[in-house]
Amino acid sequence: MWKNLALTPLMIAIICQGGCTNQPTDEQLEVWRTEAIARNAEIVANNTKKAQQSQWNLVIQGETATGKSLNLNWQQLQALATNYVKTPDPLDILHSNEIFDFRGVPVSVLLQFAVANHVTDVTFVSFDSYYTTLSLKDLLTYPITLAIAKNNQPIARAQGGPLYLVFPYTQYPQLKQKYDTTNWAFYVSHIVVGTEPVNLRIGKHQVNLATLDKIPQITLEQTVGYRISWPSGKIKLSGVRLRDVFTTLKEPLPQQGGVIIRGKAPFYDDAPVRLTTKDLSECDILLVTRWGESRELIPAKMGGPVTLAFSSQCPANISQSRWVTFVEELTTTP
Ligand SMILES: Nc1nc2c(c(=O)[nH]1)N[C@H]1C(S)=C(S)[C@@H](COP(=O)(O)O)O[C@H]1N2
Ligand SMILES: [Mo]
Repeated sequence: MWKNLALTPLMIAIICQGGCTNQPTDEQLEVWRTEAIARNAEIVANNTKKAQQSQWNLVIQGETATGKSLNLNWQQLQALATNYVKTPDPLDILHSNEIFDFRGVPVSVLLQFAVANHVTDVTFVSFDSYYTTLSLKDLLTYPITLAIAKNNQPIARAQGGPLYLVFPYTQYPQLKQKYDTTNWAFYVSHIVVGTEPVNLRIGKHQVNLATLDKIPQITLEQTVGYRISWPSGKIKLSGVRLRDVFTTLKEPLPQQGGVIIRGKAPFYDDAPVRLTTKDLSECDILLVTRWGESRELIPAKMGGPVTLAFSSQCPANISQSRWVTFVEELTTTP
């Protein structure tokens, strides 16, 4: 298909962790690993400003073939970043006529062995909680790439780095019709294959969909405004009240304090959403798991399986808060 990409043993080794049959021996892995790292040492040596990059991880999770997630560190990403993509950078508005040479990891390489059968789409989640969804078929057909270098330089944070989802527009102009600038995701931190099962950490509990379904279901009907890939107009959102969740789990809500909510995006580690116990008692703040007339589960392309939503009846300071997408963790705070 594309000539400039060879599947190196290291790629297979990384991709197959726990997934593929015919596992290579540890010695083989070590040899391949050393070789691949040596091949990339030269490129790596040129990357001077690596301080931030070297901490970056990429997590691949969701409906993988094994159901397990895979965490690639920066060194592994470097070793996999052997694909070159020539394309304009539609987000580099000061150089809109220039064609850049990106180097990175083709997403197909990460997905080749890692996807459950029925999966049709793949969602990229970024540090800032932005997300964008592509069809699996396109990802396997075209060398759509997570770039780590642009014209041989590490990609600065302000330019979308360290990991920037780029599309080979020059070689495959048809991609431009399907994927526009909104699909060029900056600072990608997670790849979600299909949609993850519900799995929330709430205090000491792990909470799944069956547990949430035992809690009284509340439905809101409201416009959700601009939310990535949600239809416009009034939409039914069903789920459970946050305060009911804590009551059911027998986790007391602190009278003076409240709850901290984190989504998947690393941004929430620094800036989780904080709601007071008073906020939770005053209006409907829901963990939403279903939407629409037929109460469909929320797919990853809409920030699911669980998103935090605020009733439009909530006071303005709350109802205008950002929804938390890909909700993962709730903790009480005094
Ligand atoms: N991580 C991340 N990537 C992103 C976005 C974003 O907010 N965060 N915005 C998208 C959209 S909607 C557009 S139009 C382009 C350009 O965004 P900018 O105008 O904020 O540079 O980046 C896309 N990629
Ligand atoms: Mo945009």
